Amino acid sequence: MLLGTSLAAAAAGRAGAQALQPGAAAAGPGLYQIAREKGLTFGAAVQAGLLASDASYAAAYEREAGLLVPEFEGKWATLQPREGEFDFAQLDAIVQWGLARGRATRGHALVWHESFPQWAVAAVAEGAPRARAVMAAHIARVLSTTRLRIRDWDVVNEAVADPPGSDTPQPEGELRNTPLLRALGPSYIETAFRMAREQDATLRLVLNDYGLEEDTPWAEEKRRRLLVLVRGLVQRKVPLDAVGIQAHLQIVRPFSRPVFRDFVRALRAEGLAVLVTELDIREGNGIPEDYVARDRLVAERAAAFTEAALEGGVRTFLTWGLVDRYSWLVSEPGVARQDGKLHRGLPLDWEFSRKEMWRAMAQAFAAA
Ligand code: 9MR
Repeated sequence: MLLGTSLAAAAAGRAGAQALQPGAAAAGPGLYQIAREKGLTFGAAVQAGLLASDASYAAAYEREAGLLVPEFEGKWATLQPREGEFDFAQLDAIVQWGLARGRATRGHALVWHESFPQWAVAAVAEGAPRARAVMAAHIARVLSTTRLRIRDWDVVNEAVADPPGSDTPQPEGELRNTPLLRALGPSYIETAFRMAREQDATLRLVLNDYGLEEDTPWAEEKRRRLLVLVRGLVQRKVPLDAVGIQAHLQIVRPFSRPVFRDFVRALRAEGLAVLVTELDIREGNGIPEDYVARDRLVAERAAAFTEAALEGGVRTFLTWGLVDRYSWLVSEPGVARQDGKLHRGLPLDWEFSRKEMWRAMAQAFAAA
């Protein structure tokens, strides 16, 4: 069977990975093929520039990712950098690369308070009618342009406010205080979904958020807030099809399989699909020095999380990037390790080789 070979080959490749060419330890089926055997989808966030410039990177995506999501090429600032001026070139590069290889691309993200250009911040501050018009124009143009190729969009991203006790608490309410919230009130969320549905009756419309995974009072409160929002949307018959759980995990934080599984089930009980949209795993203080031990901890968390998500009913998993070398965990100053070490929070290591996290996910998919 497909899978047995893959795990054996991966295990055999592991010992010699250092000495081999980049990616050479990756014989056997990719993660997406292992997932597909069980009717699951595996994919990863991708950058158009790297697909074009780094052949090892492109080869890694070709091997492993059955679904693509643009890391920034689908965001407002990239698609509409100036009012009325749209640029789909980079998004299109990803979509076309995928189409040539039979890989779908999902969309991320129509409405988000980040990567929201200054002109749009200023425009929506002019008042509700202008804010509505700006949002309507963006959603209409993006979806009418992409609808034949992208069938799944994060319509609203990160709408729930961070509870107190984080770096970015939002004490003023349960919804994040964003330019569109200030202009339109909380209904900006359902307005965005209704506008998206107006463009396309069968597009999958997703509400995506972070901080929902771990077994802490903070995450419990964030889950509660998200459930309140979701239940309200469902009650008002807002066209919402799925919830995306980002899953930027940290191994120093506690994780409970039953707690997370039950949260996924609670969302599904509202009639929604649940996707894992941005999985990666950050290390923290007190993490051992050597790679073997570090990678094992990351893999243990990946296994526990993936298994719990599968038990809850998640069928689609995306990691946020695929290769440690290009992860935002390495490049983002507030997120990168402060001690000079580099996070190893994705399935492939710096040299594009599969590591423990890859095997943990492969095993979880295979056992599903
Ligand atoms: O990884 C993305 C980084 O390259 C971009 O500069 C940044 C701003 O557009 O967004 C990062 O992706 C974020 C995603 O869009 C939403 N969830 C959190 C991700 C990591 O910050």
